[in-house]
Amino acid sequence: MDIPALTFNGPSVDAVPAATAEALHTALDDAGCCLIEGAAPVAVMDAIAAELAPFGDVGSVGASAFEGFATTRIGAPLPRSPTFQSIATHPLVMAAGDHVLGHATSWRFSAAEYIDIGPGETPQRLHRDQWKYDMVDFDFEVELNGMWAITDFTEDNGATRVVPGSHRLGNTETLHHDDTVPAEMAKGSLLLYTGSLYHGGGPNRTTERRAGLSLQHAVGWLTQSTNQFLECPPTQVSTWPDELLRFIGYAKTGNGLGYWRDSEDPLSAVHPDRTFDRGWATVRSD
Ligand SMILES: O=C(O)CCC(=O)C(=O)O
Ligand SMILES: [Fe+2]
Repeated sequence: MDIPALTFNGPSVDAVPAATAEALHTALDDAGCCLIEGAAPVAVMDAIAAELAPFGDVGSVGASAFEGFATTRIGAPLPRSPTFQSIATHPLVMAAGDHVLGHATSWRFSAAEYIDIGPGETPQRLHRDQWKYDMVDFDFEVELNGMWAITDFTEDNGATRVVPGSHRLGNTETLHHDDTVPAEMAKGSLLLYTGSLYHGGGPNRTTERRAGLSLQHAVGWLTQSTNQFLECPPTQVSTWPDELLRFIGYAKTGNGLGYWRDSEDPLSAVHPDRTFDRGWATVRSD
């Protein structure tokens, strides 16, 4: 199997130049993953880490072998970290999602989790993130996921292991650690991969911790991994931009999904003083 190049330089501006978008799309098509160096400033990563640090005590530690006995996971980073809110709709994420999931009427944020792999952690079992959907072996992409490098990711400290090209394999493939490569990247880089890509957290053989902010997005007709309306309830998000609220699920989707009560737009629950169009059969007519 030819392994396409994983790494190219990402933009530091707000828009994705056409050449970069093309390279991103090619990498996602050919490898099922791509790694963008310097997608966000180091200071942004540090700010997210600082904003989430107070939740370290409530995060789950060693909840299962799959989640990692030496790994701390902090959920709900969106409401807990204003800095993460500012990059949740990063242009590279949007460009990748539009490309991978653009076949659906809409796609949206599904969950994010701060994953802090501690010294001594063992390799996570290789998996496809889309297995959460009852192991259905979709023949099209349903998820676009990712990982922000909050710290440097090295082979030794637990960089995510990926199997480039494995998005084309089926559910029955047996892959081993030897088939993987480490997504080594500097703080501020972004790894993007499809939900069909085999990957897993790496072993940490150092005395330092490896922190990443994992991202999940899915087509709008699938259940989100975490319940956004409990994590981001209407009364607590009234100052958030519409774009972000639509992205996390305050939007109609598919052919008649996501409305509430009397054919109402879910954003009206956040902004009862504003007027929104009614109707649920309005998203796609073809
Ligand atoms: O922490 C990592 O590098 C990957 C974690 C992961 O793939 C998962 O928990 O689904
Ligand atoms: Fe995963």
